[in-house]
Amino acid sequence: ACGGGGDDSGDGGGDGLVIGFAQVGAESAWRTANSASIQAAAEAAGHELKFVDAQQEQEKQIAAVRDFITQQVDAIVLAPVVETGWTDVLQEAADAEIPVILADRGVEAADEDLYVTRLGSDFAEEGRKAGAWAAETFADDADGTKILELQGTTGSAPANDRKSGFFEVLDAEGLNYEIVDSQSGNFTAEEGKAVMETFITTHGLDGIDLLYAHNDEMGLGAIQAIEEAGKVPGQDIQIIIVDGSKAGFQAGVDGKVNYIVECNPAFGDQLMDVVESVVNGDEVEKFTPVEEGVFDATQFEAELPNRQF
Ligand code: GYE
Repeated sequence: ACGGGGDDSGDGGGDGLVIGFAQVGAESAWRTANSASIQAAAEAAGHELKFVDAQQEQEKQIAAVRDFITQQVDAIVLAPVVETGWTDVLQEAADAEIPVILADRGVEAADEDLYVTRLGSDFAEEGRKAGAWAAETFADDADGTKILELQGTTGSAPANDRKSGFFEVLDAEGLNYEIVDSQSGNFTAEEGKAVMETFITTHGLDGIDLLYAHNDEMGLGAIQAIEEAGKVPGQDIQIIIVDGSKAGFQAGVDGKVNYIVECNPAFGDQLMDVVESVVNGDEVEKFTPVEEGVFDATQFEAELPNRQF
């Protein structure tokens, strides 16, 4: 990448990079915290961050990446809203010799040569953690565990992998279960609530054992729908959420959520290190996972004050 950017930044500093960042949107507390972490880290490192909020629309992200190419930024950070459909624009970045670093979400395997590295969560592992708790909790449920699932954005890496990881473990553990319904709530509270209302209208809640929500917001929206239907979330139906925001933990403390799989958005500093390494031409791993834990009802209260988002 010899002819790349940086050569016109001879105005003093020298190290300050120009980084284009095509963020997914602002759909969740997780996302807001992630944007804040990356913006703060860029500033602290002395880099200029061109930030685009794509409002969960792939076309807006593609347009943003093309813009970054035109502007000849030093590096492009992309948090791809969905996994497919990136080949052309990633090829354009490669042709322009601008490295692309994926933050948070991944793209389909076929495009793996078209980005340098991904820093983010192991979503399948998150799903497996949720599945391990469900398999253990419902191991003695003789008549079969009836499950509702609120999936994240259709076609997104976390929705695909949180689903596959979860059911992989239920199958491996031999749990007798039934997926009563599974729909996307697009990672938002509003859509999570609306889909849960539809689930309740269609299936009722009697006999439903578990709701698996792919993020906090959808789980919190569903809790409202469950309460409006006169049922007790956390008791009449057990609930697993993923992320672990303050609001999610508060719902846990209130007894409305039974299990929380953590997803950590605060990787801004780590991301800046990766971007700098890539621009320097250093070897980097193809994937760097962010460290995350799990929490059950015995831990919610003690953990709540530690939550950062
Ligand atoms: O779990 C969800 C957000 O991609 C890991 O996106 C991220 C997910 C996160 O909308 O809250």
